Amino acid sequence: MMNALPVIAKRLDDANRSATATHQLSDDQHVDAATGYAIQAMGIELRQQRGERIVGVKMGLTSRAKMEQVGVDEVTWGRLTDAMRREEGGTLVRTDFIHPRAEPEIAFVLNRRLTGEVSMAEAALAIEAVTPAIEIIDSRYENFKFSLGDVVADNSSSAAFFIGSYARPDVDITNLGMVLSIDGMPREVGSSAAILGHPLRALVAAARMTARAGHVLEPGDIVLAGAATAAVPLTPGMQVEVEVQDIGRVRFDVS
Ligand code: 0L1
Ligand code: MG
Repeated sequence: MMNALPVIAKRLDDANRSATATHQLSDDQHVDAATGYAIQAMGIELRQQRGERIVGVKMGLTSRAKMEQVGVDEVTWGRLTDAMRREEGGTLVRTDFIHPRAEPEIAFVLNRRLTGEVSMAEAALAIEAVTPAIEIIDSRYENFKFSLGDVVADNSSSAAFFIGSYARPDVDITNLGMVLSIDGMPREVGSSAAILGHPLRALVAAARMTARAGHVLEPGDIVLAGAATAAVPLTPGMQVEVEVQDIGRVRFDVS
């Protein structure tokens, strides 16, 4: 049976708020990426009606490791709201989520508007600071399984994020070691070069892809560039830390 897009957006929003998985949209109907982005925008509108504020965007599936982990072969994006931001060093409550995973990322904080087709140099000039980051992804679909349209409709699986202290914008981020540790032991190790060959490309893609949806990156916005490695499932009691060479660390505990 075909469902109207607002009905789907509400179903995903309910799944998120109740931390209860829902079935894949593709079980009922084919959802292409464009339709997925329309559903995503409607879902974010519901959050804004509850008082949430957009604070940036996340880029998803920007590395081979991530694409292979979930079997979707295209870069995606999603919106970040203030309610998704968590305090660095804080605690994440496992039961607030369905099947959360953590991934090591780099984030950019912007100092100006950035929209449409921009060069790498223009993107670099729009960076106020670079920070180590952790994205918590939590697919609202059963078994963390989805098509491209499904995952885009689900805000590209984004659920929460942590960012660390700000590093200077001119730090060379071409090929930095990135380590995600659990309880002090390295679990996933990668390089910032795994993010589209250079994390700055994720910012260029963010400006271009969001503009297509009429979304503009504003000064102060946070842009998560995407993960350098596969994501790690979270269980209570874990201490999670991401270290990005030359930039810094960010950590949290799972309760
Ligand atoms: O941030 C990401 O790369 C996640 C995008 C969606 C796919 C997933 O849930 O892993
Ligand atoms: Mg991510």
